[in-house]
Amino acid sequence: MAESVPTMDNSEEEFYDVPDSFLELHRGEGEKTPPASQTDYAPSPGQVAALNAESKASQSVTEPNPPVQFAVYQVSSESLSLRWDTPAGEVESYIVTCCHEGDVVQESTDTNTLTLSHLKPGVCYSLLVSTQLRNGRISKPAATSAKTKTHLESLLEDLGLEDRLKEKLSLSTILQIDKKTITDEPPKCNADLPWYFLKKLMMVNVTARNVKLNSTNSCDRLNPLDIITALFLCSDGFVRQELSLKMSMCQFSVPLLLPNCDTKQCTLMLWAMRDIVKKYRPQSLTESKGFIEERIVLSELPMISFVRLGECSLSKSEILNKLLSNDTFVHHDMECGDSPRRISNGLVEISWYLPCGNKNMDVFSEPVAVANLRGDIASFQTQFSFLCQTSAAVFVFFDTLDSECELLTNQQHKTQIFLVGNHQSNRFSMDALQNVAAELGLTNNNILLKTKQMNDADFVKTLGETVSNVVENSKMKMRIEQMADIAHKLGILVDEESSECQTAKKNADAITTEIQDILQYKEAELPLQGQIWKELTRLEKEEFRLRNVGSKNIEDYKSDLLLEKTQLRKEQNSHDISNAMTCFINAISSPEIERCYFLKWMRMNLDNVSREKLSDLRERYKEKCKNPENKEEIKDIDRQLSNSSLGIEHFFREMGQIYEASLSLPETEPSREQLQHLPKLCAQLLLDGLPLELVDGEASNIPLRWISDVLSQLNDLMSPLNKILVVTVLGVQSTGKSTLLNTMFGVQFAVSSGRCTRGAFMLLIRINEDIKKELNCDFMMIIDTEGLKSPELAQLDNSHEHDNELATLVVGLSDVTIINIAMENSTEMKDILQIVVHAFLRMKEVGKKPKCQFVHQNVSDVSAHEKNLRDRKLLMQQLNEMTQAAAKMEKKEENKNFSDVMEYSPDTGNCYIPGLWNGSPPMAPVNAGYSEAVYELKKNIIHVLGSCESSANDILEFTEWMKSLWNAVKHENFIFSFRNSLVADAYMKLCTEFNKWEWEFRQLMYTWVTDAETRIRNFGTVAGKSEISDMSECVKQLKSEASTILSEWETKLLENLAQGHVYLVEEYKEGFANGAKSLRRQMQSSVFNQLTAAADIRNGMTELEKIKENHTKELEGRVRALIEECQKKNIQMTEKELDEEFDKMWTETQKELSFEEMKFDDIYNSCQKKAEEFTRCCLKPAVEDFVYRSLGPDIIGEMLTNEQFSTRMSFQYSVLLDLLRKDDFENYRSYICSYEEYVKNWILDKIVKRFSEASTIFEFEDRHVQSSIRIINAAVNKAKTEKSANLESFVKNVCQELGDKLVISQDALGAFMILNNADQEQFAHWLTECVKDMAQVLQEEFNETDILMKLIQLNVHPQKELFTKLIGCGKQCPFCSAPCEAGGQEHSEHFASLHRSIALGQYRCSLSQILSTDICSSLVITPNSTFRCGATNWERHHHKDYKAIFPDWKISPDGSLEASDYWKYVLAKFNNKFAKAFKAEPADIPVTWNMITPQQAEESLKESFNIK
Ligand SMILES: Nc1nc2c(ncn2[C@@H]2O[C@H](COP(=O)(O)OP(=O)(O)OP(=O)(O)O)[C@@H](O)[C@H]2O)c(=O)[nH]1
Ligand SMILES: [Mg+2]
Ligand SMILES: [Zn+2]
Ligand SMILES: [Zn+2]
Repeated sequence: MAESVPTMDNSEEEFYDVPDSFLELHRGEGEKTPPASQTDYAPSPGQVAALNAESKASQSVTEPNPPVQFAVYQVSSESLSLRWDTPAGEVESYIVTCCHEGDVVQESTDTNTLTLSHLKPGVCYSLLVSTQLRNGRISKPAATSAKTKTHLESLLEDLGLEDRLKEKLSLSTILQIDKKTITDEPPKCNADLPWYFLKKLMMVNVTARNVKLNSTNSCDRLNPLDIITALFLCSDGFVRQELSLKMSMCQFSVPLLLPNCDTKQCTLMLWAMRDIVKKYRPQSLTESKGFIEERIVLSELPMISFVRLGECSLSKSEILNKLLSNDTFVHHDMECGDSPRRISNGLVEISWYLPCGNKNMDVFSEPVAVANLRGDIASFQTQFSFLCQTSAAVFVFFDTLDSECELLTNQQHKTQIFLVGNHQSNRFSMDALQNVAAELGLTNNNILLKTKQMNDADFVKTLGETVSNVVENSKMKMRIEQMADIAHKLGILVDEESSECQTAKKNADAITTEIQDILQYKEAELPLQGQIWKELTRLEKEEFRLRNVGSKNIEDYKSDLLLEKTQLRKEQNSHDISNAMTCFINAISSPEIERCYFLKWMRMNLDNVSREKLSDLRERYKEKCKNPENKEEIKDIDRQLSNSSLGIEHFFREMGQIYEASLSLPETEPSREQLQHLPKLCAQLLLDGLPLELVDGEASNIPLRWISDVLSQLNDLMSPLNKILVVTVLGVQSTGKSTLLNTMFGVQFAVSSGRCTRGAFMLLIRINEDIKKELNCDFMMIIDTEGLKSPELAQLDNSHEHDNELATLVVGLSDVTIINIAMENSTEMKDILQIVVHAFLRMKEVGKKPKCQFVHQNVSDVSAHEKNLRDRKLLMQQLNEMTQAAAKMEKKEENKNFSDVMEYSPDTGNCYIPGLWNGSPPMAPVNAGYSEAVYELKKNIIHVLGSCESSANDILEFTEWMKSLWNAVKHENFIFSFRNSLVADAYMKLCTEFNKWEWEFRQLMYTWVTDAETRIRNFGTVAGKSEISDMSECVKQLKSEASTILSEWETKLLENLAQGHVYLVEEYKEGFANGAKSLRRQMQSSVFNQLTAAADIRNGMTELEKIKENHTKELEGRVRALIEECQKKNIQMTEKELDEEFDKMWTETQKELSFEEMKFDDIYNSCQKKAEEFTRCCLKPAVEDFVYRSLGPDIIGEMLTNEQFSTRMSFQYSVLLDLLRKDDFENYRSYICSYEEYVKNWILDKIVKRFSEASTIFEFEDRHVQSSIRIINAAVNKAKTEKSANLESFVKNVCQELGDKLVISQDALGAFMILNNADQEQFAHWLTECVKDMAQVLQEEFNETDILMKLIQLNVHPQKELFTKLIGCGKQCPFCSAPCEAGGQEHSEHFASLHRSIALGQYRCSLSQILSTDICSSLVITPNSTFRCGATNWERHHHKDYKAIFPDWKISPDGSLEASDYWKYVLAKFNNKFAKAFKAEPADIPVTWNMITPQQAEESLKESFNIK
C-alpha cells in the first residue's frame, strides 16, 4: 500500500465526526481498527453496502459537508473504483481512506472519482471519504465498504461465467442450437470465449483452443488453460465428461487434478474421464491383429509425471508435445499460451500414449499415461505428493536447485525421480544438482541434462528413451480409479463423491453385477422382448400382409391371428416383472440428477460387460463383411452380436413391452394401473436428452402404443412449446453416420467399430429463443438409424425388407434426410440409393416432401466440389434411373426423374467431408477439416430447415405420421395402403373450405337469378324498368352479366385454392380446380336456362296481356257508356238498380268477349277500399312469392352450418352413427338396400327437425317480409313526390319502383286499374296502413303453414339441393356399395372411408348360399382372392388387381385393423335378419367379431372418418 497513516482512532476527531451508523456498526469492536471483522456486515462479492452518505440536516452552514452518493462502481481482484458527488460548500479536495485489518491507505484527490489499486484479492475493505474545504476544514466522512474480487471471481467475471460456479452449466444448455451456431462469428469479447471454445470442442474441432480475440491488446488475452479450468469449474458432471471425451478425441490433454485457487482445494477428475474409451494394439498383439479396447480410467497403466521446480528455462509442455508428437499440452508458443495464467496453476493434466502395433510408428510400444503439473511444485505440494504416489516416474524440470530441496527429499513414495535440467541456463549449478542427487540416491540414469551439443530433437529422443525404459521395467501401474484412495488420503476431493452419484452407482451396480452370461441374463431378466415379441411382430405384420392365408377365409384367418396375439400378450403378462426391471424402473424414477447419473453408470457398466465379447465380434464381422463369400460365418457372427449385445435400450425395450402387455389387462387391474406412469417417465428422459429407441432393430418393429404414449406424454410436458423439426441420417452400415451426428450436434449416439446401431434412435435438442422464430420450432429431433446393408449381406438374413421399412419410416418422419455416402464404393452406394429413392417416391405420393442432403465422406481434396462435378452428374443420372425403377414398382410411372420426386439441386444438395482422423489412430486427433466440413453441413441443414415451407410439425403430428407410416409399411404395398389422419384432416379441411366457397357462390347466384327473373317477369310492364324494348336483347344482356359474375367467381375460387393451406393435399388441388371449372359450366348453363325459361314465359304473358288489355279497354268503354247513358237519362238509380243494370251489361259483354270474370263492384269504393284491394290482390301475392323464392337458399345455408352437412365424409359419418344409435335392423336394411331414398328421407327429416320448432324459419320469413315492406313504403313515398297525373300513373310509379324485387301480377293490377279515380294522397295514406296489416296477416299465415308444406312451395328445394351436394358423384364401391365420399366436383378417384362385408352387398357362396363375411378393403390385399362380374366379363380376376377393372376407384386397406369393426359389429348382430332379408344362409361370423362392443363400433367409425 502506498502510504501508512495513523489509524482512525487518533486525535483528529475534532476535524470530523464518524457518522452514527458507522459507529454503531463497529461498536464494541477493537477500538484500534474499527472495521476489524467483516464477517457480520461484509457484503457479498461485488456488492457494495452504502452505509451512510447523508449529511446531517442540523449542520450549520460553515460546517463542511461530507461527499454525497458515495459508492463503489467497479470491483476487480486488486482494485476498487469509488465515486461520489460534490457536497455544498467550497471544496478543495477529498481524502479517501481505505482500510483492512490495520492496513490503512490514504489518498487525496480533487476529482470525484478514485481508483484504489494494488489491493489484495478477495478482501473486504472499509472505505471513507471526507471533504476538505479551502479553509482546511475536513468534513465527517461518508463511508462504505467493498470486497475485492478473488482471482477466480475476477476471471469468471471476465468470461461471463460468474453465476456458473453455483448454477453449473448443463448439457442441455451447451448443446442447444442458437444464433451463434449458425452465424460463425469470431468472438468479440472475453465473455464470448468459453462459448466459442465449447462450440468448437463439441464439434471436436482441434482448433478449439485457439481462442483469441481480434483485439491486439495483449493484456486482454486469456490463457486457454484458464478458460479450460474455468469451464471445468463451472460445469456439472455430465458436461465435464463431455468436455474430457471431446478433448481426448482431439488428442488434447484432459484435467486430472482440477485446482480451485479460491478454496485451494483440488479435485480428482475421475468421473469426468469415465466416458473415455481407448483402443490400441500393444506389441504383443501385433501378430494377431488383435486390439485392446478399454475404458481408460479402468486401464492399469504406468503414469509418467512431469513437474517443474522453481523457474525453468525448458518448456516442459513443448517438450512433452514433441515426445508425444501431438499438440497435447498448451504451451507458451501456442496461441495465447504465453498469456499469464490466472487460475490454472496447480492444474494437473493427463494424456495417453497408445501404440498402434507398428514398430516404426510407435514412440512407446506399450501404453502409457503422461501427467503434467502446471505451476511450481513448491506452491502445489499436494498435487506433487499425489503424483509421487501414483506415478511410475516423476520428471522434475528445474534450472536451479539449492540445498533446500526438502520438497524432493521429504516425499514418502516409491516413484522414481528424474531430474531434468538445462545445462545452458546461466542459473544452472552442477554442484547443487550433485548434492540433491546424492540426497535422493539418484544415479546418473536419473539425471537428464540438456547440453550445448543437444538440439531439441536429440533431447526429446533421450527423454523418450528414458521414459521407455521406465515403462518397460516399472511394476508401478495403476488405474485412475485406484487413485481415488490416494487422493482421499491427501485431502484431495474426488468428483464422484456426491450422494446422487454414489447412490446411482450402487443402483446400477446392483443390476449389472448380476450379469454373467448375457444371453441367459436376457432370457431371465428381460423375457418379454425375446421370442414373444418377435412372434408378436410377425403376427402384426401378417395381419396386414396376409401372406399365409392359403385357402382359409380371410376374415376367419384374421380373427385367428388376433386370438394368437391376445394369447401372446397373456403370456407376457404371466411373467412377473423381473428383479432387474424393478430395480431399473425404481432407479429411473429418482430425481433428475440421480437419474442421469444412474443411466450413465448403467451405460458404462453394460458397455464394460459386453465390450470384451463384442469388440472382438464386431471386428470379425467387419472383416468378414468385406467378403460376402463367408455367408455362414457372417450370419453366425451377426446372430452372436445380436445375442450378446446388452445396452440400456434393452431395458427400455422391456419397459415398453411390459407397458404394452399391461394394456390388454382390464382397465381396473392394479398391475395395469401401476404401470401407467411409465410413458411419462420415458418422456422425461427424452427431454433430458437421452436417445430413445424408436424402431427395435432386432425385432424390426415399433411398439406403437408404447411409443405413441411416450410421445403424447412428451407433448404434455413440452406444451405449448411442442414444435419440432426432424433431421435423419441414412446410409450404408459403418460409414460413420452416428459419428457424423455426434460431431454435428455434440450428442452421443452409440458409435462403434462394427455393426452397432440397430433400428433407429431419436433424441431431442433444444432450440434457443434467439432463433426459434427463424426455425419456427422449439426442439430439433435427430434420428440415428442402423446402417443399410448391401444386398449381398441383406440376403443373409432377409434384412432387405427391414432396410426398406426403416428407410421409408425415417424419410417420412424427417424434414431433412442426410444420406451418407462413402464415395469409394459406388456399387454399394447404388444399392442403398435405390432404397432411399424408393422411400422418397413413396413420400411424394403420400403428400410429404422431405428435403435431402447427400454427404460424401472421406473426400478430402480441396477441389472435391469441382472435380466431383462429373460424379454429381453420374449420381444424378443414377438417381433418375432409380426413380424410374422405383416408380415402376410402385406403379407410379409418371415419375421419370429424381427431380419429379423431390426438389433437389446437385450443387447445393451435396456436401464433401474429408476423413475423420488426421493420421492413423489411436494417436490421431480428429481432422480439423472433418469438423469444419461437418460444421458447414450443420449450418446448411439449419438453413434448409429454416426455409422449410411445411409448418413445423408438433409432437402429436409427428406421432400421427409415425403411426400411419408404420402401419402402411406393414402392408405389402405402401403407397396404396397409406392412410394418415393428418392427410385426411387436411383433405377434410380443404373439402369444407371448398364447400363453403361453393355455397357462398351458389347463394350469390340464387339471389342473382331471382333478381334477374323478377326483372324478366316485370319486363315490358309498368314495373319494368329496362330501357331495352326487346326482350331477347334484355336476356342477352342478363346472360352476359351472369357470365361476368361467374367468371369473377371462378377466378376467385381458383385463387382461394391456390392460397389455401394445401400442404399434404397438393395432389388433390388439381381435382378441386377442375371441380370449380366444371361447377362454373354447370351453373352457367343452369342460369342461362332459367333466364331463357323466364323470358319465354314472359313473352307468352305479354301476348296474353295484350289481348287482355284490349278486352279491358272494351269493357271500360262499355261501362263508361252505361254510366253516361244513365247520367244522360238523368235516372236516379238505386244502388240495387245500378247493380242489376251493371250485371246485365257485364254478362253481355262477357259473352261477347268470352272473357273471365272481373270485379268492378268496388268501383266507387273509397280510397281505403282501393288501398286494401291493391294490397290484397297485388302486393301480398308478390311479397309471398318473394318470401318463398328467398327461403330455399336460407334453409340450405342454415343446414350447411351444421357439421353433419359440411362434407360428404362427415355426412356419411353422421348417418352411420345415427344408424348405430337407432340400433334397428329395418333402418340398416333400408340404408343398404335403398340408399338414395334413405338418405333423402334422412335429410328431409333433419330439415324438418331443425325448422319445426325453431324460430329460425320465422326469422327468415320476417326478414324478407320486412325488407319488402321497406321497399314498398319507399316506393310509395317516392311516387308521392312525383306528382302523378292520376291514381293510375301513381300506382304505375309505385310498381316501377318495386320492379326490381317484386313481381306484381299484371292481371290483378289491370283489374285494379280500371276506373280508378280515388284521391292519390288518401290512397297513399291508406296503402301504408294496409301494408302494415298485410305483414301481420302474412306472418300469421306463415305460422300456420307447417314446414313440410312450405318446402313444397319453395322455388329452390333444400332437400334436393342438399341431397345432390352430399351424394356427390353418386358412385358406390363396386364390391360393397359403400358410397363415394370424394370432395370436389370432378375427382380422379372415388373413395369411401369405410368398406363393409360384401355380405351386405348380398354376396354369398353360390353353392351354400352362405353370406360372405369378406370385406373389400381386406380382399384387395389378399394374395389369391378373386372375383368375377360383368365388368370382368365374368372372368376370374384378382381382387388385389382391382384397379385394372375399376381404375377410378381407390380402395385402401384398413389403416388400422379395428377400422372395420363397425360393419363387423352390424353383421354379427343382424346376421340372421340379413340372411332372411336376402333370402340367403347366415354368414359364418368369425369368433372375434362377436366380441365387438357398440362402443368399439363407434370408436372404429370415428377412426375411419378421422373424427376426434
Ligand atoms: N477412418 C475413418 N473412420 C471413421 C470415419 N467416420 C467414422 N469412422 C469410424 O468408423 C466407425 C464406425 O462409425 P459409426 O459412426 O458407428 O458408423 P455408423 O454408420 O453409425 O455405423 P452403423 O450404425 O453400425 O451402421 C467408428 O469407429 C468411427 O470412429 C472416417 O471418416 N474415417
Ligand atoms: Mg450408427
Ligand atoms: Zn367396398
Ligand atoms: Zn366419387
